[in-house]
Amino acid sequence: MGREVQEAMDGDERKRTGEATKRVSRESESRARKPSMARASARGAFVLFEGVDRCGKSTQASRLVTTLRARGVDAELWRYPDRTTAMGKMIDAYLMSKAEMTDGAIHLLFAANRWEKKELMERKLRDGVTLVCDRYSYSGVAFTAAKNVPGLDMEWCRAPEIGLPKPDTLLYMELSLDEAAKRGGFGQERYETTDIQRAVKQNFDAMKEDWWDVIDASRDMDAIHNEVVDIAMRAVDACKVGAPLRYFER
Ligand code: Z5A
Ligand code: MG
Repeated sequence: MGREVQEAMDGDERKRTGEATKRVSRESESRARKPSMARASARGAFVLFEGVDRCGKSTQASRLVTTLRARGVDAELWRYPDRTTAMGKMIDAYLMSKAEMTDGAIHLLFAANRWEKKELMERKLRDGVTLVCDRYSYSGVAFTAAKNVPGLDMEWCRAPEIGLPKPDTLLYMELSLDEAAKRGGFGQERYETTDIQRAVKQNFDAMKEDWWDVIDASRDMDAIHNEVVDIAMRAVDACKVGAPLRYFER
């Protein structure tokens, strides 16, 4: 084959693959620009528990996963902070007062701990796994804003959450601080003080939106569990028929 012919063919090939690459990158760019317009197909649900300390999030999240699995739903328990990753270990050391960090830095680290698991979260949901999550972005905003640091207001705290998947359903476990206190004293971690907890509750109240399911967490565990299962199953069913995954927006 002559050199010119080969070069011409190479040129054509480059043009073809170049065009194909451009087309793919245009398509993926447009998908990336419109994350909330993700294709509708069956997927797992993102079920989130939030609420003040000792309201029963971990208890209910773990019971829910057991019940969902017994009903044939592929479900996993997730929690934030995820203390198993390198970032999570730094967060753990901070919470246990074994390491110091500025308030802005630790806030961004909590958010980064969610960002480092974003792709895994999306993949699991896409693969049909329902994720039951114990705390997420709302705790991030409620706790840092509770510190009342100039400049670190709720709007600033919310910014790094933009672009992360938004839960399909949010079970807000409502419990007064007096009721919570009856469930045992504070532990040893940094934010376990009455003043912080009071401000955290106010911040959760300020963030409440219509779509949240507010659960009376002062009832007995079984009554709460029954209500939680009904709500979670509705989300599981909606996601099975293609409810699109939403993302935090500006
Ligand atoms: N944090 C942050 O600053 N920024 C972020 O972005 C994120 C978190 C994600 C992590 O704590 C800390 O990180 C947290 C927020 C901050 N700081 N604080 N404080 P964690 O989530 O690891 O904390 P925890 O040790 O799991 O505690 P908790 O979440 O506060 O508790 P809970 O999970 O809501 O409650 P529980 O462990 O299920 O139950 C507490 C007790 O009450 C236990 O003895 C139960 O048996 C009992 N219980 C539960 N339900 C009932 C009912 N219905 N009746 C009676 N007794 C009950
Ligand atoms: Mg917990």
